[in-house]
Amino acid sequence: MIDVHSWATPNGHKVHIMLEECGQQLGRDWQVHAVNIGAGDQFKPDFLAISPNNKIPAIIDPNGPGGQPISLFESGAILVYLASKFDRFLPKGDRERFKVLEWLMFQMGGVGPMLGQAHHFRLYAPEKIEYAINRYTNEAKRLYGVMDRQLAGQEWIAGNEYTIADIAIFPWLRSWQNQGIDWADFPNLKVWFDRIAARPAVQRGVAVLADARKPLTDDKSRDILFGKTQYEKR
Ligand SMILES: N[C@@H](CCC(=O)N[C@@H](CS)C(=O)NCC(=O)O)C(=O)O
Repeated sequence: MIDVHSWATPNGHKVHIMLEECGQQLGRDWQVHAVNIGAGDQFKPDFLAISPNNKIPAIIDPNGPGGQPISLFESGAILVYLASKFDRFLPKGDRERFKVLEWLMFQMGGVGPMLGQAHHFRLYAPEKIEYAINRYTNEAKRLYGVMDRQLAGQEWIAGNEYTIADIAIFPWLRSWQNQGIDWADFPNLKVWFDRIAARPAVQRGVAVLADARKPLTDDKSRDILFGKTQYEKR
């Protein structure tokens, strides 16, 4: 059984969705271990041993390459690993595969970090800093525009197939309201978003640990994620 150390956040959802899309069933083929990042579970030694960057998600597959266990952190690497293991959602042809990796990197380097900063300054920062709010809201809109144009005339972000690039991007766009987005400005992306949201495996994936996650409103959680606990020397 694959062990998934995770939380109900966009980066966690990617892996939960991917496993369900690959026909892997929670409780039968994979199990989830809650890492409550608002309570500081990400700093526990057992978790740091598999995720030295103190971030979810991380997985342990007891039956990795060569039949030996493997642990992995970084959601993009985990998606590529699972795509390879289950032979799903990453095309075989070089041209198509590199296009998927291109959009996966766009998510990992752009959509995730920038929308994360938009959430931070719009929701969590103790002061409302106008410059930062504008900077990341504008960047969110710019990235939505890039994806909207990419989806004019094609069904999926990297071409004609649903792939790990779609799976990686989708969970980040579920918080569009927190990013200052108006869907009316991005009609192609909205059609894509709704198409993915309707997939049963996606619905199962985003439900994983959803009840455990609480809004980050208390000072202790903020300190753990954004304050001195985060930056303690380890
Ligand atoms: N690039 C990483 C980012 C992971 C990440 O930012 N995870 C967040 C939750 S979405 C986290 O665990 N934060 C805890 C912390 O920063 O202490 C990935 O894609 O896996």
